Amino acid sequence: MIKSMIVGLFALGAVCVASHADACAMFFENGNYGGRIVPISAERFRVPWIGNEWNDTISSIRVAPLCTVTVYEDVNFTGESLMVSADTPWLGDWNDRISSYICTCWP
Ligand SMILES: [Ca+2]
Repeated sequence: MIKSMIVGLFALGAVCVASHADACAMFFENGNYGGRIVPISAERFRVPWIGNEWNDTISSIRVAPLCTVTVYEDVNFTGESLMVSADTPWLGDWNDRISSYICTCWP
């Protein structure tokens, strides 16, 4: 009983550390986190233009714990938007549409 509680606390600590060390989110070219990974700086959470190489290519997203990424259809955070707070292996209607994004995390 006590041992399982300690293991649980350790796991919780690991999640907290990961949320600070990693980027806010990870974008992938294909579904199920496949294909090329879009490089995202851990410090750069507001990206008004994802760039020619990655525009309208993203098909799946991983989101770090306690973070939310808002993705936009067009540049400069315009057009339709979608908030993603959990890992999403297939973006469905949003497949190959993302052009800009803002990512926010709890401190
Ligand atoms: Ca794609």
